[in-house]
Amino acid sequence: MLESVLIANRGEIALRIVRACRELGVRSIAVYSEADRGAPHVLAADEAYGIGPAPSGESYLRTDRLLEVAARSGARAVHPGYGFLSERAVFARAVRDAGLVFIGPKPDTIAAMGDKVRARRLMQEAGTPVIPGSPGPVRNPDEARRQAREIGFPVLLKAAAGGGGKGMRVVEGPEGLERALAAAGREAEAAFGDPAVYLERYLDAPRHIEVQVLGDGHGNLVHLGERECSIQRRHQKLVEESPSPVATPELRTRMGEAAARAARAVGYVGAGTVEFLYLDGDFHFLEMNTRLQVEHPVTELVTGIDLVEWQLRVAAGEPLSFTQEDVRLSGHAVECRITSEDPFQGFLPATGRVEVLEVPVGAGVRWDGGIRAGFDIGRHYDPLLGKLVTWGLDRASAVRRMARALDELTIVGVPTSVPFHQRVMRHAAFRRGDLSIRFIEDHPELTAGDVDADTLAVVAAAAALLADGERGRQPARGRRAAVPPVFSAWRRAGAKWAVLP
Ligand code: MV4
Repeated sequence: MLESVLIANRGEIALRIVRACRELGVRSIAVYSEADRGAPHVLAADEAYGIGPAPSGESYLRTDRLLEVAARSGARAVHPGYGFLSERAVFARAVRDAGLVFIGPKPDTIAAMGDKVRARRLMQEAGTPVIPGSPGPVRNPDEARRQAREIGFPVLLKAAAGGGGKGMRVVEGPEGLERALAAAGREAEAAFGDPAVYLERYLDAPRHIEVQVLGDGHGNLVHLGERECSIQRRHQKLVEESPSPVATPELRTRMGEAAARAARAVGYVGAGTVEFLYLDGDFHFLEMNTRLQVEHPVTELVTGIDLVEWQLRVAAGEPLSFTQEDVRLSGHAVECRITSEDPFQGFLPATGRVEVLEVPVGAGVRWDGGIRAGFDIGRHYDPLLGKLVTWGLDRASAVRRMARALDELTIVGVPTSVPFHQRVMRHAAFRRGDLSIRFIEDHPELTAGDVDADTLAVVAAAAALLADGERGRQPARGRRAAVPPVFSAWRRAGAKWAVLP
C-alpha cells in the first residue's frame, strides 16, 4: 500500500479521503488555505500544511505549493478529490514528473476526455452510442448549415473544449444558426480560450444517467451500475440516486457494457464516470469524467464497494479482487447535497457561522460532511456543506428514510438547501420517479418562497416561549406530550435563528 497520500482538496471530500487512508493505514497529509485553519479536514488528517490565502487561485490551485508540501512531508501520492485540479492533465503530469503517484487515470486519458470532440470520436470508435452530431468542430456558417440539415433541428452548439454547459446554444431552425454560431464561439473563447464549437442534435428534457467504472493497471475494468442525476439546477446536481428509477436489468447491462467499452478504449485506470443522456429508452454518451464524483456514495451503498479504498489500492498497483460477475446491486440509495444556499431565493449562496450541527444517525443513514459547529462558511469555495445519503431495501424506503433524516438534520446559523430537499422527498412526481433535467423548472412549488426568515424567527420564538410554559406538565402515562416539538418544527421551516430548549 502507499505509505502516504497528500490530499489536494478541502471540505467533505478531503475528509472522505482521510477516512479511507486511516482504514488502510496510510498517512494522510492535508493542505489548507487561511480560510480553512481549523477546518474539519485539517483536524482529521495526520498532518496539515498551510498553502496560502483563501482564494483558491492562491492556495488549492497552486501546483507549486502543493508539490512543495509533498516534498516537505515526504508524500508518496497525491489525491486530487473533485473540482480544483482533479481533471487537469497538466497537474497530473506535474505530480508524476515529481516522482509521485497521481491517484487517478493517466494524464493522456484526462486530456483526451477534456476535448469533447475527441472524446466523442473515441467513444464512437469504441461502439458507444453518441448523440448524432458533427464529426468535428464546425468552421463556418455554411458548414454549420449543411451539418445541421443532416442532423435535424433543433440542434445544440457546444464548445469543443467545454463541459459544464458554457458556450451552449439551442438553435431551432436554419435562420438562427449564423448568429448563434458567432455567439457560442465568443463564449467558448472567453470560457476556455478556444473558440471551436460543434453541433449535436438537441434532446429535449432527457434524463442524466451516469455509469461508475473502476479499472486497475492490469487490464481489468468493471462497471458498478448507474446513478440517476437528473435533479439539478444550472449544472449543479442536487439529488442523486442509484439505481435509476428507469433502469431495467437489460438497460443496466447495455449501459454498463457501453461505459466499460468506452473506458477500456482509453485504457482507463482508477474510478471514472461515463455520463449519458437518456430519452425514451435510448441512451447516448455525453461526457466522461476522469475523477471521483461528489455522488459516489450512492454507488458505494448499493454495491458495498468502497470507491476511495479502491482508488488507493489501484494507485498502489493492486489488481481488482473482484470481477464483473461479483458486482451485485442491492437495495436503493439516495443522496441530497446540503449546500449553504437559500432555495427560496434562487439558491442564493449564503455565508455565516455554523452555530449548531446535529447530524442524523440510524440504520441506512450516512453523513459525508465537511463542517463542524463553530466553522465559518465564507464565499471562497463551493457551497457544499455535506451530503446526506440513505439506503433502503427499495426506492420508497430509501426516500422515506431520507425524509426522516432531513427532519433530524439541524444546521443553525446559515441558510441551507434542507427545506428544498424536504419538499422533493415528499413530491408526488419525485416519488413516481418521473424525472428529467428540467425537474426543478417543471415544479416551481419546490422553490416557491417560504415565510421570510425574520418573520418566522419572531413567530417561532413566541411558540418556543409558549412551549416552555407548557413543558412543566407531564403527559399522563401512555399519552403523548401536549406540546409538539416546537424546536424541530421550527428548524424544519429552515429558520436562521433558534432558541435552544
Ligand atoms: C445536451 C443536452 C441536450 N441535448 N446535449 C449540459 C452540460 C453539458 N456537459 C452537456 N449538457 C447538455 N447537453 C444535447 N445534445 C442537454 C444538456 C443539459 C444537461 C445535461 C446533463 C445534466 C444537466 C443538464 C442541464 C441542461 C442541459
